[in-house]
Amino acid sequence: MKNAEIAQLFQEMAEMLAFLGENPFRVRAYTQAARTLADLETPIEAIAAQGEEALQALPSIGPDLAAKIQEYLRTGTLQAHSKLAQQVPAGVLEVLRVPGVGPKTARLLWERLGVDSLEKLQAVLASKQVLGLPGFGEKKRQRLLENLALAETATQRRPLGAVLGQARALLEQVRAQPGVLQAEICGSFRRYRETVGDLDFLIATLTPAQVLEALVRLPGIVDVEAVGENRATVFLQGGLQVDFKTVPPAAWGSGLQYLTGSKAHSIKLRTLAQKQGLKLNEYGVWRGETRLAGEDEAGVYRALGLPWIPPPLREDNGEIEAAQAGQLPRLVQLEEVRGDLQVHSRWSDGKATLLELAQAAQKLGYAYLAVTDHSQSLKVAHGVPLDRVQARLREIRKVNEKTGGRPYLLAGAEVEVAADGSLDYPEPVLRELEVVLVAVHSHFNLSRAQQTRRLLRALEHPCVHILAHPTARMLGVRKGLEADWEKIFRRAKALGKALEIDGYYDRMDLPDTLARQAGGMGVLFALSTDAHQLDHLRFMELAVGTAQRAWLEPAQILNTRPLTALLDWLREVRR
Ligand code: DGT
Ligand code: CA
Ligand code: CA
Ligand code: ZN
Repeated sequence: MKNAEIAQLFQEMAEMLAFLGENPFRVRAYTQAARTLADLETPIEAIAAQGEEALQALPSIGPDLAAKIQEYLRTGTLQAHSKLAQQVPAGVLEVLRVPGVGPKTARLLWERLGVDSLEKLQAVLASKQVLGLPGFGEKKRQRLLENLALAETATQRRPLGAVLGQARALLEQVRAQPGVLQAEICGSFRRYRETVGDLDFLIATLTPAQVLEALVRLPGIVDVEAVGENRATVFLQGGLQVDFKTVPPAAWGSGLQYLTGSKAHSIKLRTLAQKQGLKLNEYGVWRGETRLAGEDEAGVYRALGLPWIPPPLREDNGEIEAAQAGQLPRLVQLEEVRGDLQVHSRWSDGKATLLELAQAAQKLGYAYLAVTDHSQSLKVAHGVPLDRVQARLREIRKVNEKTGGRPYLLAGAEVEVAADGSLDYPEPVLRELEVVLVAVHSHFNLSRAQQTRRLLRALEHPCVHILAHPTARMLGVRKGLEADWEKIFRRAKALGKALEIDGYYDRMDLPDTLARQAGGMGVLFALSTDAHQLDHLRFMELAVGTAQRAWLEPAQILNTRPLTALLDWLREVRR
């Protein structure tokens, strides 16, 4: 599927247009179209096959962009992109992607200092040459140096949710190849790490040479680095690395165990095997020349005297000890989630109507959905102003009447927390909402003490239920807030309020490690997707993956409860 390829071309066009000083509306049109394509789960080819109208029905795709998509699908190139690329020096796009470098700055850096690569940017920042440029002070220099380091790690590791579609589409192609008996994506992907360095495909086959020859020719693979007898390394459009590894079917389970890792987990398992006079490798569990296990993964763990350990736990963070003691957690599962507790509709910056959201949630089998549009002062996200609050509540009630409350839309809001911890709606408005989330979208750089006070004050407000995306980090863009998390977790527990695990792919917030700490302290969690369009509802999988990495059980998750229990809890918190 060509979604990622076209998304990347549009994104590059937006960046080049911005660099050339073009009309911001044109730039935005390409950015939004890129977003639409990147978020789309259906192959764009399938939509294009239904005709021009189907393409134009996609958010942010008009006649012009629809024609460009058709052009690319037909010819494999995009003329408008090539033309722009002739006007913009190569390497400038990388510079532009450093957070804090806007088009104007990039242009200035290029014209005055010849900056056309990240290396040159690093050099002129380090040598302080930039200080002579208009608008460049020491503070900005420092900030860009920090951001440059962040951007570099971001190009190496990608958010899991950003590669999910591309990875699964490739998996389908791999499984369809003749000679492939089984295939699975292992590594950090299977462990639901928030970012992945590359994708590791395990393939069971009796004919590895032929299968690998065919796999490296699959469409979507743009570069082949190495092909060996039982492994190959390739690169996908956009630069993502994929490792293919083959094993015979008798070693499928041990191959899964090996390639899923983590390395630290596997090393500890091998030591455990040695202590029992056994040997563990990717081909099985062995006593001398005899293979005791290898065909299935549970059998490998069983041969070592252990229950099967779910991949998200495999980080050598105590899971092997817990398994030995028979004390593995009973991890929460995606099917146990009965509703999404943060989604945005057209009443703020979401793309879908309340009714569309309700219908999509019904398809997912949800019993409820908290619609949590932004509050008034978040202007960039079209926060709902006070004079629209009542009209919105009326529409929520109307949709519930129409659907018979299946799923039940909970009237909620994601309310801004000001720098001093005060909230963005007056108390009578908050009282009318059934569920109130509070969240930080500004003043990220307060001191640790101020930030802690701010979050505590927000959490303590009598109308508040859930602290949403608590650290406010954005993967590859912004580190989380500095705060005394232990203190905040303790207060949340004492107040009986919930912390969110926001599964939107560039947030993933709370992060797994903090969530595990909070879970260990008995804090309750709300899982959400922070969806801004229907397609985002699928990110619940990532919220659940993070919850699993945090060792969380269903009873620790608010939205595994049935609707009546949830409503009871929402009222109880306010008593
Ligand atoms: P990533 O790609 O950085 O997000 O993280 P992983 O965990 O996917 O790591 P990767 O791709 O380098 O290797 C995939 C798996 O292969 C890893 O999880 C465990 C296994 N593996 C790699 N190197 C070693 C090693 O030296 N010893 C053992 N036992 N396993 C290894
Ligand atoms: Ca990997
Ligand atoms: Ca790898
Ligand atoms: Zn938010």
